Amino acid sequence: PLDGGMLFPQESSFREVKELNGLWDFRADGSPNRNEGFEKAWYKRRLTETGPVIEMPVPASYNDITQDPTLRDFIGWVWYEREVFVPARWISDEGTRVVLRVGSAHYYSIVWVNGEKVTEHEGGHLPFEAEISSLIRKEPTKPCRITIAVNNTLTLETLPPGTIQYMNDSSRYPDGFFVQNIDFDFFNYAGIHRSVLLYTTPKVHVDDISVETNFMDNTGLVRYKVSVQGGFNNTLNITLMDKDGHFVASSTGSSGGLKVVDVKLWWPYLMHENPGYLYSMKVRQHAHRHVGDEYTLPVGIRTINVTNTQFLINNKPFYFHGVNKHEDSDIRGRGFDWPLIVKDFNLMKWLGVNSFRTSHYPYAEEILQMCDRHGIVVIDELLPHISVFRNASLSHHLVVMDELVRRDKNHPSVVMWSVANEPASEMPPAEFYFKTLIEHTKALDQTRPVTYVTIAAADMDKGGPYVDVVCANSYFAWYFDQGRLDIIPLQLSTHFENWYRKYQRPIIQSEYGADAVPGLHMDPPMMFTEEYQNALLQSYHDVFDQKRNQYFVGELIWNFADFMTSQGIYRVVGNKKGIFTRQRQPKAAAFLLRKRYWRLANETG
Ligand code: GCB
Repeated sequence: PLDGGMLFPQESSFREVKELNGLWDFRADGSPNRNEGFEKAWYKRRLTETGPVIEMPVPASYNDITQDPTLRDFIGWVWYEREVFVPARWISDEGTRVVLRVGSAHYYSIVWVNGEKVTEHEGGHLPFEAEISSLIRKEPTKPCRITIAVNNTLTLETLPPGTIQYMNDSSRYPDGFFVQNIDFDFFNYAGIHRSVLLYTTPKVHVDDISVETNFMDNTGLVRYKVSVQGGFNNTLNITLMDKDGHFVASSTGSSGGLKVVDVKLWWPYLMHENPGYLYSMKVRQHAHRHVGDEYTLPVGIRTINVTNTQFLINNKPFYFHGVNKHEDSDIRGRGFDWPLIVKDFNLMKWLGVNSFRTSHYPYAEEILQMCDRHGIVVIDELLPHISVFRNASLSHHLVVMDELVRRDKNHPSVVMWSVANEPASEMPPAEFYFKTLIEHTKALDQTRPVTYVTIAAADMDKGGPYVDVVCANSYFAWYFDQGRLDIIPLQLSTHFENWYRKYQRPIIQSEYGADAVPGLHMDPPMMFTEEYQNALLQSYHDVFDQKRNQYFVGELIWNFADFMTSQGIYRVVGNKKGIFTRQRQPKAAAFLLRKRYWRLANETG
C-alpha cells in the first residue's frame, strides 16, 4: 500500500496554493552517455552556472517548442530549474507544512530543492510530491531553487515498455546512434506536463478522504473515511452541503455515514435535466477546540452496477455514446492547457457525447473535476499496450494502479477502471497477469467495474473471464480487408456474438474508426477520404443498432481528434482517425456522429 493520500491541492482558510507555472531554465543533457548532469552534479549549483540554458514553458511537452529536431526527438535526461520566493509566513510559522507537488512529468523524475534531493517518481501521468518544510527553513531569506530532471527513456522495465536499439554498423550510422522503439501509437511526448505547485497545509492535516455513495428510494447515503496526519487527539467534523450551500447532514469521527433525505442524484449528461449534481463535504479537523484544517470534497451520489446485458447508473441502463481522447495538441504536446480543455468540452457537448475513455493514460485531475460537474462519464484507463508479462512488470503495474485509484477514487464521473489498452492478451501469461491485476483493483475499490480494452477475438483472449464489461476494439475494413466496407456487417456481428456467447457480459465498442485526411474526397469512397471515414462509421452503426437492445451498451469513436505519433509509413503527420482535426475543426464524420448522438440521447436517455 502507498503511504499517505494524494488529495488535490486546494485553498481554504487553512491552506494556500502557489503555482510555479511559467518559464523555467532548461537544458537537455546531450552528452554521449546522457549522464553529464549527474557526473557534474548540475543540481548543486544554478543551472545557468553549469552551461547554456533555454527558456522552457511549464506545463508543456518540450518537444515541439523549439525549431531543433534533436530536441523534438530527444531521449534521455532534461533539466528544468527555477527559483521561487517562499512567503515569509510559511517559513516563520512552524505549524505550516509546505509541499512541492508536480501534477505529472514524463517519465522518470528526480526533484531537488536547494541542491538536496527531495523525491523521485516513476511513471508519466500521475502526481507526486514532497514535503519541503524543514529544507526551506534552513535558508529562510534565500529564494528556493527547484531543480527537476526528467528522463523519457522507455525500457523493458518501464510501463509502458519500450526498447533502446543501438546501431553499431559504423559504415551506416554515426557513433552512439540509437533509436527508441515503442509499441504504442502516440508520440512519446516528454517534459513537465502538468502544474508544479507549492502548497501549504497545517502540520496536523487532513491527509486523505474516501467516499462511497449509495441510495435507496429517496434517501442517499455517503460513507466516508478520513485520515489525519501529523498529530493525535483530533476531532473531525464532517458537514455535507447541497449545491446552494445549505446544510444537509453532519457527522463526527474518522469514518461514518451521512444520510441525505430527498437526495439529488448525480446523473450523466443528457440523461437528466440536472446532470452532474454535486454536494460538498466539508471536513474540519480540530485540536483543543481550535479548527486546525479544512478540506472540502465535491461528492456526487450515484451507483454503478453491471448485469449480464446492461451497464446501470442509478439502476437505469446507461448507453455510452462517446469518444476516445488524447491529451494532445499543437505546440503544447501533452501539456495542460485550459483553453484546449474547455474547447474540447464544448465540442463534446456539441456532438452530444455523454462519455469518454482516457485512452491510454490518466488525464489531468482538472479534466475529471469538469466531468464531475458536467456529468460526463469516464472510463479511467491506466496504460497503453503491453506485451511483456514479467513478474516485475506486474508488481509495478499493481503499484501504478494503487496510485490511480488513490488519485481518482472520489470522482463520481469515473464509472469504470480500465487497467490497460490492447495488451497482448492472447499470450498464455496474460491470464494470470490480468486475473491478478483485476482482483487487486477490485480489492482497492468495490464500487466500480473493472476491465481492460482488448483487440483479441473472444476465443483467443486469455483475460476475458475476469472483466466485468467487454471493451472490444476492432478495425474491420481498415487494418484488415482494406477498403472492403462490405465485410463489416458480417464480421462485426460475428465478433460480438462470439464474445457474448462465451462470457455473457455487456459489450462496448471501445474503438473503431478510419483515418481521413481532411479535404480528401472520393466517391465511391476510398481509404483516407472523408467519405470513407463516414461510410465505415455508418456500417458500424448499423450493426450497433441491431445489438443495442440485446447486450451492446456503448460506442466510443477512435478518435475525438487527430493526434501526433512517431514517424512511419502508416502515419501522415500523425494519426488522422480524428473526427476533428488536431486544431479541433470538424471533418464530415463529426456531423454524422453529431446527428447520431443526439438521436441516441433522445432514444436512450
Ligand atoms: C488501436 C490503439 C490506438 C491506435 C489505433 C489506430 O487499436 O488502441 O492506440 O491509435 O488503434 O489508429 O491504429
